[in-house]
Amino acid sequence: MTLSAVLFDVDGTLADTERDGHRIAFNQAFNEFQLDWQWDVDLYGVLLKITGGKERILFYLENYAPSFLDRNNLDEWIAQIHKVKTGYFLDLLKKRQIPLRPGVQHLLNELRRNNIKIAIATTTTHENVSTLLQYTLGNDALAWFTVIGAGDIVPRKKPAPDIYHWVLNQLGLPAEECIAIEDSENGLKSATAAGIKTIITTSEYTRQQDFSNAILVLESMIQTPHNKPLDAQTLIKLLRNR
Ligand code: XBP
Ligand code: MG
Repeated sequence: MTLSAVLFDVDGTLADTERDGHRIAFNQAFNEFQLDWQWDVDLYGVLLKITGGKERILFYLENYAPSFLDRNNLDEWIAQIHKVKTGYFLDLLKKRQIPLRPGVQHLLNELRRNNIKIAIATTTTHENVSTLLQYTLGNDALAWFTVIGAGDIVPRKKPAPDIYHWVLNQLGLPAEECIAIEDSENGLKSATAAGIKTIITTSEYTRQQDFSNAILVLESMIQTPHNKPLDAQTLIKLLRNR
């Protein structure tokens, strides 16, 4: 099968955004709302099983602070907190405190050179994606991506396959001609349920998860033992041999 497009997850895959990015921004937002909630590194690892920031806050309330569930307009209040959180996260990106993971830029350039389309399939907010790309790869980078599927554009977030279905539909490509790159079990489930073969580059929070359905599992896009960055030919061969 020919490789027509590679679909990238964002958080944990393009960049290590969670521990020192989203987590910090959530805590800053809680502080601004005068809430004494503190998401430490370990707790955040537990909360990460729920994708989507608003969904994650609701899960936290249900399990750790249930008295808040009685609030009027709960969803609206969560959305307000989340909006403030996004603002803090964008500040971190604009200060360039969150770099791309090693090998990401190399692979993106390789795929473009080989006329393989690149796309995004993420649960995070669209503005977070565009700002990350702009501040790490430059102002033109957004246009490199044929499709960006992000956040609330679909009703069900990963591990549901909806975002991958949406991106495939926008690309006008069958799943068989695509590869997804993810860092988490939720992401792998989502892409696999949409019929897309998936490469995993593990991240700090996901290293112990079950990746038995992946076609390749790496610690990063820089492959050991020869420090060879993941390239277009490797992906083309992987799809051909499956
Ligand atoms: C990422 C997420 C996101 C981020 C926070 O999962 O679950 O919710 O943690 O971003 P994936 P928002 O990498 O599987 O897409 O607060 O903007 O949702
Ligand atoms: Mg991810």
